[in-house]
Amino acid sequence: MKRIIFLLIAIALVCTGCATSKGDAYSMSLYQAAAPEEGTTTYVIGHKAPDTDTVASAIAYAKLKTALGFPSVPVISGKLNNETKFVLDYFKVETPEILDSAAGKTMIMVDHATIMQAIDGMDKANVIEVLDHHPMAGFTSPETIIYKGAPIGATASMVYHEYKVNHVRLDKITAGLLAAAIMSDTSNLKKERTTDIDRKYLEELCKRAGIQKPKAFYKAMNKAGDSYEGMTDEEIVEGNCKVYDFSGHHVAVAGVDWLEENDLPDFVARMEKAMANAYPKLGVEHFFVKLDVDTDVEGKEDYTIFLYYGDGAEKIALKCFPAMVDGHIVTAKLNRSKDIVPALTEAYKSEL
Ligand SMILES: [Mn+2]
Repeated sequence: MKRIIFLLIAIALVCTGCATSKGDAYSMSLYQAAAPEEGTTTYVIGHKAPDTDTVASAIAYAKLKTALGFPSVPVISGKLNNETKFVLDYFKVETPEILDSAAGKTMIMVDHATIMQAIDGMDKANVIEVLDHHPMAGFTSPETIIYKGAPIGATASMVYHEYKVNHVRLDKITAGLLAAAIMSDTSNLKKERTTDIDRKYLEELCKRAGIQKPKAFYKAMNKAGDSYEGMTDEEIVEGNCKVYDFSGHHVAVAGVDWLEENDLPDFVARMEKAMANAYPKLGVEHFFVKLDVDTDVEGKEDYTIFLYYGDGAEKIALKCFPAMVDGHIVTAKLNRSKDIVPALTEAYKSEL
């Protein structure tokens, strides 16, 4: 009996604790220290060419900060891709507003930690926080800020962790967004940088969101992402595009998929034309596109056609992947972060 009473008192204490003191003391004191003046809007934003992890993390993190008493608004840097559109539609979540420039605004950067992948004006913004899982690449701040980086599969896993640490209840819909983001960034836990905690968190989030068949959900999401419905050719080449600084050279690397309903030579020609059209807007020296060709033919491996644009881009491309077939670089299937970025890093270094 004594034990039971003790247990009840303990439960009551824990419960009142939950209800009255939200937020982990350490986190709260950091948030307080970084908080802007009252009445200032804090925007949470991910990288350019927004993907599911970037958008879901911005929405979920803004919600968390708001719940903890630091009102924050999620925004995006541009048009959503079809995968992310599918995810927001599925969970009936409104698309965040597009922010054109960060100049003069109070910002939290999620899912990127480099000015190169940030919206315009980030170098003139008051960045108070960074939450990211990419390599650190030249982000500097004149102030001491909250900077959290982790070698983990998705920023969404980091955001979910913040909910846990701060004892904030995660609603079903936001759990769904974060689950979709982890699946998207880790190719459903298959990518190399997937960690055990991504696996554990994805399972918990799927449960919370009521996603009973994660595999089927991932497939549907992927299918939506693989369709270029309603997109112009320029939107296709810019849709999954990241900008890098290789030894002082600003370079864009995008990825597109050939879909079987298209004639391949025609699709390659269309993408090359779209690259030329998108190039001036990107403000880079060279523009590379990895065009993945998945063949369903038995015994025939999937491969990549590596396209390039800009003065001197061909020389760099051939240094990386010296295999020309009919005027195009054709290689075994390439991965952007594992194959292309390291190859370009070396190629530009040897240009110095
Ligand atoms: Mn990410």
